[in-house]
Amino acid sequence: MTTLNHPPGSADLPALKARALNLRRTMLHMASGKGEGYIAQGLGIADCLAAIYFHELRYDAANPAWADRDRFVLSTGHYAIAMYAVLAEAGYLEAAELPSYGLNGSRLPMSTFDDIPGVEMVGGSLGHGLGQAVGMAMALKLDGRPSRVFCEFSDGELQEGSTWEATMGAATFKCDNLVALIDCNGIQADGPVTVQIEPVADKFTAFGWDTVEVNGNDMAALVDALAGAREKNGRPKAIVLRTTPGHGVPTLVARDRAHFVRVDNSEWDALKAELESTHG
Ligand SMILES: Cc1ncc(C[n+]2csc(CCOP(=O)(O)OP(=O)(O)O)c2C)c(N)n1
Ligand SMILES: [Mg+2]
Repeated sequence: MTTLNHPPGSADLPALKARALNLRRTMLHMASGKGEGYIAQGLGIADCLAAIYFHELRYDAANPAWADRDRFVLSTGHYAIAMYAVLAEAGYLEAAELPSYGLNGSRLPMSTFDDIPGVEMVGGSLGHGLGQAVGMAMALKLDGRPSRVFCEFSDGELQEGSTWEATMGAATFKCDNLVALIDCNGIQADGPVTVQIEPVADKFTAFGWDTVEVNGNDMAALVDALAGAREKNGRPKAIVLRTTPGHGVPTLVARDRAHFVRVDNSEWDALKAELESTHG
């Protein structure tokens, strides 16, 4: 039984940072296998995933359907590479399977499927994660379960009306067991976010959520924000994450078009070397 049940308490920040670095290594390994992938987003969200899976979330990798588990809902299906990396790190997937990411016949497509152990929803069509997460949070409350729901979604998805319907619904139905993790990485596909979405934090506050904004690549800030989101006060929680696409690999951070990365074998090796020199 590998149930993890993280109590409130002080976090082991060096251990969490080491987890994040490992996730980044794994993602580069996966993307280099196929030669391409949504690596920049994965590198950007790695710190958040490490904090969630190794400090905050209650789950049992040996029993993915454990009814009292906390749910992690990845709305941006194309961040699958990050999801598979953390699911392997958490014990849901075998590391040996990861290099099949995106290859023909693989169980690990470039966008998530919910038949993969630990994946709660099918991804791909953006704008649906928060609505599903609100439904899960409501059902868990009605069933009297202690579980919480953590829902990652993106700045691009803030341009979808369905996201705002769900935002209103969560406040109306007092989903204080719901934590939104909003990845504001500044890009949507091959360029900056086009429609004005700011001020994101003020908007969620205005919609009745307890909201904080953090540097999503600062482990101490992430852990603090997650601790603050544990309060059961009738209001849903939003954590606005300012992340840097490609974090830990300067060449990817500097890249203009980082949404989808396809480079040659030798270049993957160079990116891996950069990660080792920056230490993620
Ligand atoms: C409903 C829907 N519309 C369009 C797309 C195509 N699409 C895939 S990723 C993406 C970018 C969305 O922005 P964001 O989620 O912020 O992604 P990032 O570029 O930061 O990875 C788009 C438009 C989609 N997957 N689903
Ligand atoms: Mg984005």
